[in-house]
Amino acid sequence: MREIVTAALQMGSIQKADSRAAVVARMIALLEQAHEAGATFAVFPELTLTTFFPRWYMEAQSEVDQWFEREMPGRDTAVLFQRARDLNMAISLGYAELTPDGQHFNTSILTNRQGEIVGKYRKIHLPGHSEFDTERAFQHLEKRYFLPGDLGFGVWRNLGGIMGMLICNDRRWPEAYRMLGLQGVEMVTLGFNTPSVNSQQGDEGPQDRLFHHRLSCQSGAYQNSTWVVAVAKAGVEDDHPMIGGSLIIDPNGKIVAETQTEADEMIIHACDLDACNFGKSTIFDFKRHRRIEHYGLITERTGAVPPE
Ligand code: CDV
Repeated sequence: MREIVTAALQMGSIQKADSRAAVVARMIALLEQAHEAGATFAVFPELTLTTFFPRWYMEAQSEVDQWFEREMPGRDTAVLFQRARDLNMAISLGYAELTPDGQHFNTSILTNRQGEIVGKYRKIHLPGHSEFDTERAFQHLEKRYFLPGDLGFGVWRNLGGIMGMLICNDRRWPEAYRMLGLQGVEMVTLGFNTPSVNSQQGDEGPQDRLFHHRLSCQSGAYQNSTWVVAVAKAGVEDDHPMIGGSLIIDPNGKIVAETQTEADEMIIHACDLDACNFGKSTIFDFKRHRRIEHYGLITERTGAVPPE
């Protein structure tokens, strides 16, 4: 058995006016709760430190940049890293990254139990649009504020296993999981901010949103025989509701823990990485069963082209 006692630390809403320090204090409270319950690894959501700012249209770059971190850990987050170190816990955390040369990414990092950053992923599938859209009930401007990730889909050896990261919309793309699966991933962590309604389709409400979320995460886990830990930032942010439904999913695709609220909430599970072995050596033994000679279109073509 190779068990990692893993906590998914769902964050409730963060309002525009909330300070980073206040958010980090909430994160530390959850981290301590996870530690008391026996966790050695804790996963936080996408863009954990602020409100989900891509719903707001901004023109001045200085206004945009206030939502970004220039260093990690930085002034407000150093205390979180220190607490994780004190508790001997590894963490994964999403945030908006502003690089020294002025590039903006939607980023997630992974630390070891000594609080050292061992992995970084920059979100590749950016949903939404880049200009103000009058047709939408609310905006989703990730394409305006972020560049597509430039680091590819990586995995890292950590806590005795092989870990990879995705971010939110990536979970809807089987290629993203498969890129990690092809590197032997045993645990995928992913944070998300998913509005409870579709801004372009009024009748798609929270139940459908949760269904598609579970479907995407459970199939990614099953088809790659990996644990998936999906963590929400949930609740109502400045009048905009977002789903909860943080999940821990086993390599059979079964949900073993799920949050019940849209507030700050911990779920925990002892994830045995050896549970990945059966699927990886049988039905999803890629080396024996994949037929890459027929998969060319996946990298040659972006959009669907129907026959004449
Ligand atoms: N933060 C996200 O990537 N949210 C998208 C929404 C826009 C659908 C998601 O896939 O959940």
